[in-house]
Amino acid sequence: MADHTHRADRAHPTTTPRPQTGRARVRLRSLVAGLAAVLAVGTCATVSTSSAHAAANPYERGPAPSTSSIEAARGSYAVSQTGVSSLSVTGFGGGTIYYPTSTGDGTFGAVAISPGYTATESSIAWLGPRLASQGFVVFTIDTLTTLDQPDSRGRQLLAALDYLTQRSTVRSRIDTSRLGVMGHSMGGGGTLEAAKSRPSLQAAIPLTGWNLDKTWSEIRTPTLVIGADGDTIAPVASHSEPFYESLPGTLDKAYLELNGATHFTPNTSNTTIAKYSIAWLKRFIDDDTRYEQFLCPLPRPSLTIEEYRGNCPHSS
Ligand code: 9J3
Ligand code: ZN
Repeated sequence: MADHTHRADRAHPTTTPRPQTGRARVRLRSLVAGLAAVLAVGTCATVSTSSAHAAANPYERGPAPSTSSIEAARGSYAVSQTGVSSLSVTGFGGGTIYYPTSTGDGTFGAVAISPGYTATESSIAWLGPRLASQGFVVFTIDTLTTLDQPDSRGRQLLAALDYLTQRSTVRSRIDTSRLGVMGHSMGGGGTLEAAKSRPSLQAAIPLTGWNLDKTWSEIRTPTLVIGADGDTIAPVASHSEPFYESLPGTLDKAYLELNGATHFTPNTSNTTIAKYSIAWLKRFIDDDTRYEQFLCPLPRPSLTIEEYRGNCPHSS
């Protein structure tokens, strides 16, 4: 919200001052100087605007974020999509690639997303355009069979990323060093498996994840664990909470427990899931510190957040 006020303030110095004489001119000049000083401090100290810091981070994409921009149903990029037939790939079940239509902003980071047990791509489809419109290539996948277990889903997420970066029609749009994984339920369990076996991944987000393995101290990928307070299939006490707590204390990690939510909340559009997933992916896949404001200080409990744990992002 402070962003809006701030941006509106910037309109003032752009208005052309009318010619003035004597004391009025002096007053105007000092007023302009004062405004410029206030703006300089405000711009650099409180909000990292893209113009001031774009050169420092070549991976930033899109305008400076605000609460409303990351809560919005769509981000600033128009999105195209292309289907990938299961018959044309190996190691996973095909899927749909959502990507920013424009090639004018360079390459983008990419995320593969797995559905849960018995589910298909459609159960996570809402995340495709929601995340891609913020400036990511997003691959929502089907698994080889809907009964595949988390370890298999982890391997399939990695196979999907390899296909995406090496063979897909959008491979030239992707920065192959900036990849992440997400998934629902057993796909969330697979997300942890994928991060464990490929530490070069830049971000992992299990959504109401399910896994018999409760200890993830091997993970080196910044991980946002999202659980649901009313989940009776993967109860947070035996899944998301131990997953989060077992991650190394030195790792960038967070635990978001959704309020008034169930195991299947991640299967339909959800602003809290989208908001914090966008912030996490931006901060750790794009190294975009403009998004740190949404992660630190830690979000407080609210109508949508039952609980939030984390260590504020370590410096880049
Ligand atoms: O992917 C999931 O929804 C996992 C939860 C589940 O049904 O586990 C029982 C074996
Ligand atoms: Zn383990």
